[in-house]
Amino acid sequence: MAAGKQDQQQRPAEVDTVFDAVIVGAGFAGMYMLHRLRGLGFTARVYEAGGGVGGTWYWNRYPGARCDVESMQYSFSFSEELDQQWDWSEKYAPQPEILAYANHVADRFDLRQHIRFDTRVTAASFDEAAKGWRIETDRGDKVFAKFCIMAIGCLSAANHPPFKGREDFKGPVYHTGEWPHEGVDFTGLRVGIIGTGSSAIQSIPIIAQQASALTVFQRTATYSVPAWNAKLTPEYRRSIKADYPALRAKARARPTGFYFPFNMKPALEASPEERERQYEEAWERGGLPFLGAFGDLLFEKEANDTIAEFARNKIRGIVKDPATAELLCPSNVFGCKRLCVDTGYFETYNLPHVKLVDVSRTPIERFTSKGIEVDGTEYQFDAIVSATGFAAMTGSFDKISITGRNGQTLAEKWRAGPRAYLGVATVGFPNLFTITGPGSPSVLASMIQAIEQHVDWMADCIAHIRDIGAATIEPIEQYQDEWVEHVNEVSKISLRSTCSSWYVGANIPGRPRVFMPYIGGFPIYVQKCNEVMSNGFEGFVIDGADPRNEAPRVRLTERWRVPLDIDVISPAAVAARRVPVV
Ligand code: N01
Repeated sequence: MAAGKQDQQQRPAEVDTVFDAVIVGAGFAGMYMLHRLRGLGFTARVYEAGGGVGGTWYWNRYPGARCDVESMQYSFSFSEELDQQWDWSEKYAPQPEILAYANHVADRFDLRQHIRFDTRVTAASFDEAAKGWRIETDRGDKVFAKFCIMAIGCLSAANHPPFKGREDFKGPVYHTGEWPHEGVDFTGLRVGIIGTGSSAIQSIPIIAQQASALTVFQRTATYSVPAWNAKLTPEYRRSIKADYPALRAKARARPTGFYFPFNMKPALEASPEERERQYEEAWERGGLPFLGAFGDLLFEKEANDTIAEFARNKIRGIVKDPATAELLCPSNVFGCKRLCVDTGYFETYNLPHVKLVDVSRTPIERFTSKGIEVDGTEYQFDAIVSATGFAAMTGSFDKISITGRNGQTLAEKWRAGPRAYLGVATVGFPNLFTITGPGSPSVLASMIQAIEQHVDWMADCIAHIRDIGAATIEPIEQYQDEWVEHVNEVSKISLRSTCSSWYVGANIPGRPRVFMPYIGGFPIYVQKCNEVMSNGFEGFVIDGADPRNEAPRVRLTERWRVPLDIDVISPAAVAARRVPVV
């Protein structure tokens, strides 16, 4: 029996419509989830707060926004036809092209008719009697679904620091993650920008080309590696497309979920000359793979010091004013915060109208009607850009009132830090799935790969629940505790756990310090998910299955039967702390 028919019989009171599944968010995660569920014969509705598909690529329209995983890999891999038909124009695709791709996917797979745009889900509560979710939106929808899938992104809830006098500033303030769709022309304007993370580093060089004066407020200096972005030639695209599945398979077997060459040798076993040569070569290739120059860079502080000093020397070599160069030189662990990839970022500080203001010791005091005040000095602007990032990983959950069994809210449950089994589901919230949720590789893997793996696992799981005629699936506390503990333990092998980044929630005062993404490597995680499924959803309670059903076939989407790239990610390599993670 189709789950839709089953639900129709159990339709609870005061709902307009019943679906098998409601999906929150129409980014890459929500779109693919919708595609999979429809393919399995489920009824599904997607609610999307924005006016179109694309999620992060719909909102982040700031100048210079582009991906930092190579385009030929930063794309869906589930459809060989899609892979063959779509042509990326640049090594790192710009935001408009990624958004065009998202729109193409929505059209090609006929998704739009199932998506309600400009509609924000405000509440989701589990109905014990009806064994499903009541969902409400800001447009008054009240619907019921057996399954609720959160596809709300890891970096979607903008961080607006509570600067004093914020309302006093007379000019516009733009957050990079909520950029006006019509674009912003900064020509001839005096612009101030707060922050030096990835969004700032991508936008600063472009804004500097337009602005008459640009002032950057830096709290923490950032490491950045050149992208060496370039147009892709038809020959290059053809060479990848000649065996795209092979590239995809290689990518899935990598700790990062995307493929790039890296060197397993520890930096500390190389001579200073060899290290220098290796770093130069990796710098010339550019981008995130720079971290793959040696195998121990994120595990041994002494090794990390060598790459950090190399990167600082690059900054000193580029930035002409020695005082500015020193201010731009980070002192923390290289790659501890998410590594940035830029085009002409440090060079921008050589322009006479670009100025750097250090706010590490003397924070931004307040906004005034004319600008920003720091340490008693008022900097005057026509416009301010807030590149202050996101309430990462859990911020978008905080925006929805999510209530599980016994009236417990997710916000309460996660107050001391998020707890989810495999990052996909949480005790007390049956039939609620979290795509790229905390405790899964998510932001430490190529996001689209991470999304596809989660969606396939969840779709297979939901189909299994239907096959056996069950009502609910929910993790068991002990398994969830063990997983959360494992995520925490594994994080300690990496130097990444040592600094105050958004990975640990430390970019926003008052958030609990917990290492949220799973850092053990993408294929190891995939293998764990496969085992859980093959063992009949070990660690989950499945309730209400019809005992007359025969033992069901446990599904497992074929392409996730991934052999580990044993050279790179063998248990011995993990034990020796040589699993390069980007
Ligand atoms: O945000 P961030 P982002 N006063 O949190 C500063 C992805 N992404 O939007 O470091 C002064 O990195 C803050 O300072 P500090 C990528 O995963 C990818 O740039 O906390 N400054 C920091 O400098 C990335 O990591 C791409 O001391 C304040 C900045 O604001 C993630 O999104 C492009 C402040 C915030 O940096 C987030 O990047 C863009 C305050 N009160 C983003 N509060 C690609 O390339 C914050 N800051 C694909």
